[in-house]
Amino acid sequence: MKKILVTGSNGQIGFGLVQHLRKIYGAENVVATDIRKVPGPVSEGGPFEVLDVRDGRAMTERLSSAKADTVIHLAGVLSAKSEADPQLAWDTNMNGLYTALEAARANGCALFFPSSISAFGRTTPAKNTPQDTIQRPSTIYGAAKVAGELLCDYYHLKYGMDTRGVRFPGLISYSALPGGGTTDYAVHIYREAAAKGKYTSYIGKGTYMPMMYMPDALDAVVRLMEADPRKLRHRNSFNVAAMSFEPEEIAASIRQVIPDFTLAYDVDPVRQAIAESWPDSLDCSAAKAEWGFSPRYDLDSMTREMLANMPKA
Ligand code: AKB
Repeated sequence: MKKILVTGSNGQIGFGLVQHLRKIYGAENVVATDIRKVPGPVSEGGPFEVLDVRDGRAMTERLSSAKADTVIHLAGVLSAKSEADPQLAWDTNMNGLYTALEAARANGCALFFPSSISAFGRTTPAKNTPQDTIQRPSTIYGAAKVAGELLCDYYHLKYGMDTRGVRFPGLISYSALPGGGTTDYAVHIYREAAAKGKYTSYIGKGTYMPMMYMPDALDAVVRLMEADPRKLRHRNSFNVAAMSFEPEEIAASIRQVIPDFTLAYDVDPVRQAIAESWPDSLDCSAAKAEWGFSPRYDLDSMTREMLANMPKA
């Protein structure tokens, strides 16, 4: 990667990734885009353009004027919000990806696609979910992710486009809040623990999901996009996760730093049903073997860093 255009730069991943990429590749070589401009490091720390990912002409022009060789296509609507508005989700997540692929093809760019654990469903083996397995999700978000994985593979096979992707688990960061996801509780719990010493979880006790701390996710994107293509047997998309936990385990980890922390439950049936249809844990051996995926953080080291960086009450 030399000249990179990022879509969805104001989102949870984009916020951290744009800054990470600018440190590695130089601020002038990372063009951040989003549907709106928000004051802050993303729009002020380097080139920024307003871009609706469904506007093919605008995206093609932006890639051409930036002389980009890579598109990191992050713009999308998360799982719970997608269930609330399936039409918006399909339009943004599917038509946005199609637009990005076509614009990237016209400009000879590589493209990164963030798939998700939502690409699996209830009939997928839930524990240590294999890289290649049943993918029959029951959400519109998951359906778009499976279709997106296939579409990216199609562009690689048909046009030789360098498409690569990972299936992100729940991502946890202190710098940017997620919005509208199912795994978001694992971010909110740290905020509330630091601010109030208590949290009410909308995800039920005993519900495991794969997770990863944001610095490991950012490192994974760069490693995958810089990997030797001859070593990639898979492309769209690789299982990646660093840990798997349920609410009681994250609470126990928080209590090592905040002993009086209390956890209560008020389960949201929509997000609980989504969580129960997703894997408990992932087999990431393909990502490790093919491009050296190696996350550094486990639950306790992530907890210490999260709480040290949270705004206090
Ligand atoms: C969500 O919860 O929607 C996302 C995801 C796992 O794709 N964090």
